[in-house]
Amino acid sequence: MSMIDKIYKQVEERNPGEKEFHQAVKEVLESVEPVLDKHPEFVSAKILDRIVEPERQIMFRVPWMDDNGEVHVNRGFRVQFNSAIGPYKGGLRFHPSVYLGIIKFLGFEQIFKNALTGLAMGGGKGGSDFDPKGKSDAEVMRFCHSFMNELYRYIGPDTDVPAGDIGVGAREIGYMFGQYRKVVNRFEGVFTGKGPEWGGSLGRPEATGYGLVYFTQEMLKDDGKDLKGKTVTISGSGNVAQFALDKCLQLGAKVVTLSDSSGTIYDPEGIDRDKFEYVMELKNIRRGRIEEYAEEYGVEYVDRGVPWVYECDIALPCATQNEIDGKDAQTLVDNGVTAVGEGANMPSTPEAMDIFLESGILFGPAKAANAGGVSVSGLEMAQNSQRVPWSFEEVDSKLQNIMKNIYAATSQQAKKYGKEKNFVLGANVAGFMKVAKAMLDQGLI
Ligand code: NDP
Ligand code: 2IT
Repeated sequence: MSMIDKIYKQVEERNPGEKEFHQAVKEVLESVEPVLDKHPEFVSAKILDRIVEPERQIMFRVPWMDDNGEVHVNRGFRVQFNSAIGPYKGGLRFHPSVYLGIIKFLGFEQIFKNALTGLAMGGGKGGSDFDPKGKSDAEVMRFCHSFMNELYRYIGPDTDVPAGDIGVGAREIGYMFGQYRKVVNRFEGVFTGKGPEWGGSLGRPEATGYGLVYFTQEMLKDDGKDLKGKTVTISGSGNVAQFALDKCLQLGAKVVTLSDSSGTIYDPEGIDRDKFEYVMELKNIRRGRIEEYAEEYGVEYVDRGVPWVYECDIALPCATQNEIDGKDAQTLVDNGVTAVGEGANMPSTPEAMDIFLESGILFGPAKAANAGGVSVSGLEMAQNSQRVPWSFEEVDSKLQNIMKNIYAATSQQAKKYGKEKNFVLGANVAGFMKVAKAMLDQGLI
């Protein structure tokens, strides 16, 4: 059995039932295997055995009361995976599907993504199986305060800096930051994605979606193509999807789909600026379902449908893990897709990823393509440390540079290992090299 297979088997045995975590580990192990021949020092220091084991995992009880006085108990998580290159950094996810395996997969991915940004951030992730959907603001506030009553003792601006993810946006971050500030009696940059009035960076809400489109543009440019005039399918209708759509509009592309966990809308005319404003109001203020878009504009809505059945040049999955399976990937390729950029974390199943890579289309893996969000989080930390806010233009231009650098590093590593255009390998190797070197330099800790 090869060393990689042995390590993978051990991960399966030590983390039973955590299939998303196994999936994320397997992909990275396979990518970095050729690096080990060139770097025997990583092998003798057992870097891989160490990197797949979180530095610390925290699980806690979150009791809260609903508006009718009924008591509920949820589970809270924070996995502090790796701090070799900086404080733990990564979002919090509130979704009923959350369990330890989801948080560990996300925390593991975050290590390499954060390394790719070029900023000093380690990897971590957290969240809860709490479902904010259908809850009143007061219920969400009570939950967030209770969550923070425990989490506060493990985080800090130089220790671990959470942010948002699925189900955690400006509202939730506000309630959590408020409780943290009250309990520790300090105003400090412990969260990113804060409101601009209280330490948040301009451009952070836009950063993941914009960064995804900047990365996709880089892939296209390098291949002599452009986004202008192209037809794009986007899944999801939350933070990442919204700002991916916004940037596609700015760059002259036509976006024809959005979705949520209930179904998909298809608008063959394209979602224009006015319709975008409608989506922002529908999703962020009224917290409604995407189905209402179809009623408003008289377009197709497919209950439980996915965007991948519609013809497009570019597909941007921006909802959740494993949302594109092998069959979806084959449909996209058969319909002539030329590029896929992953806005969500691990949205393609391993079968889907194999189909994309074998077909020769441009495939931008999540760790590289969606790193814009955490990059601007890193810039928010820098602003908080300086106590000086930067303009939107300054942040956006830094984000564009970071995404260009990530693309350059990713494609360079892909070439170096003889797999030109295999950006999965390129991104995993580029992120891994930085963290592995740091772990080696710091000894056995
Ligand atoms: P939001 O909560 O704002 O939006 C999530 C969207 O995805 C919603 O439309 C939601 O639909 C849909 N969705 C969530 N879970 C499922 C599911 N199980 N099946 C189908 N649809 C689902 O989250 P974000 O936009 O922030 O996150 C989207 C993805 O991007 C996630 O994978 C996240 O990890 C990743 N990401 C986010 C970053 C950020 O800065 N926010 C940074 C990098 C990656 P519904 O409303 O019905 O639940
Ligand atoms: O998956 C991600 O990169 C995020 N949810 C953002 C993390 C962050 O700390 O900004």
